[in-house]
Amino acid sequence: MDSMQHGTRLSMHTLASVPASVARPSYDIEGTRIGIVHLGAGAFHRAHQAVYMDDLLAQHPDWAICGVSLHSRDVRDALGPQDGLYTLALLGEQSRLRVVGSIRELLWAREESAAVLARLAQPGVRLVTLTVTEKGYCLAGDGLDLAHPDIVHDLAMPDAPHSAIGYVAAGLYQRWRQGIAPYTVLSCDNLAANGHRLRRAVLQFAELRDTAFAAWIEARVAFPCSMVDSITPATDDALRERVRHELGCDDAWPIQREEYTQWVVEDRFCNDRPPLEQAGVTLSQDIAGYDRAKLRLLNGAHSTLAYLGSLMDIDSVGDAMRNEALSGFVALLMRERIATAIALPEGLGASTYIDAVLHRFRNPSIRHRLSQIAWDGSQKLPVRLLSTIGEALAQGKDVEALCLPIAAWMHFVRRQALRGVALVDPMNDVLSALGRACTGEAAKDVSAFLVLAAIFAPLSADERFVASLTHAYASLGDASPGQVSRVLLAA
Ligand code: CS2
Repeated sequence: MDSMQHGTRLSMHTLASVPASVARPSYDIEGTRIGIVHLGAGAFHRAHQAVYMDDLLAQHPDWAICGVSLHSRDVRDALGPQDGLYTLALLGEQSRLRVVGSIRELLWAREESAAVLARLAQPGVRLVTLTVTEKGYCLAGDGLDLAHPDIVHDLAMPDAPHSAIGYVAAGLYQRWRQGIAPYTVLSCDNLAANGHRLRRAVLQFAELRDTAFAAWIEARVAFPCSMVDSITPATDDALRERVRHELGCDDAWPIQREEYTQWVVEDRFCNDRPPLEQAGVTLSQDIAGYDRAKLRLLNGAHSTLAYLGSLMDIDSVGDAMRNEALSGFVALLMRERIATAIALPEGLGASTYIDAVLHRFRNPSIRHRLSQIAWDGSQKLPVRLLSTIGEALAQGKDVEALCLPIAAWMHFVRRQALRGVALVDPMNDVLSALGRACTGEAAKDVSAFLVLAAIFAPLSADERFVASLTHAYASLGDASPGQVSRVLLAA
């Protein structure tokens, strides 16, 4: 630690001086070759897929990653001068640091579009992975949102795309024209049936370009589904400080995650694949059950904590779990309302799974802010909670408790609008306007939200749903912490 001066950056030059207490790649980093292009090289990717690949590169050096950022230059600018190296803090009983070396190239698509397209055309690239968040897929209903500005742009200029769909298609197009085998396209986002949805979107896009190209994709390209899981709180100053102290040099963008990690991948690749099972990935023929359990139970509970907890002025998941009214409610919701409404995979015991998730939420080494989870509610709620409500309704079950987090989101939207705080949400404009127009009168406010078909169709036509949601919204009253707490205790 003393051998390096403050202000020195982590890089290939300084790696050897990092103290032995910090784990680092055991392989010859510069001897690796890029086999994966990853779209969306943010914190989650760097905490998850890139770490699995880091574990494989010693034995399989041709699966290094080219990390592409579609919108922001920040990752490239932070990690470029560090030769792609960065530090991961694994947060558990004995938190430890690890330097990851699997991202060998960083590109910012807006400025380096040609380089991204050149990578996508290389035969050595056999896999394209994505973490672009729910909104990055530009979906509307079951298919592609053809009115989305990025899609409109990409259809007009397919060789200089903006969207993830545009890049996946542009890369495949080059390979089709040049007779190069296609790559597998693997979605790693929290979307149900993510591979199927991505496939449909890419096919729709391709058909508008050239039907023969679309037919080739249909016949040759694999879009496996995958389920990813690891809690990844945003980087904060405490982490930067800790890393500087333990490494003895600066890392412009270290990241952190819980120790626990899971990746279940549908075993359907069209052009070779990394031996993921050697890194602890579960390869399965059908991942739908895992997918459902994770999105509905873990992510559904997360969003519940985020909106109810924000109304109660609670800051983090850990704090929320220490609040008896809220943690009691979320446990009840998971056990008695979600797990009972959805089909879980064989062999996955609901109560063991729920206990494990609640235990992870209580991890004292993690400060996972509710404000981070509250982002993009318009994209997350349909996948995480509204789908469960739909299934519960079809089974004739009571959905009052399941409607409470949805009503809390509406109150949250209203509160932020009244405070003049913009939402981090692609639908911010329409939601903020709605929030400002709310009067507090439940029937009126709720029906104004229900007009948003992208979020609420087809549920908005169900009378039981509308009645339960209106009742839940009314019960939250002025949405003050005290009132929310009373409602939760009574639920
Ligand atoms: C969280 C997820 O921010 C959120 O919406 O619910 O990022 C969650 O932490 C991960 O999906 C856990 O695997």
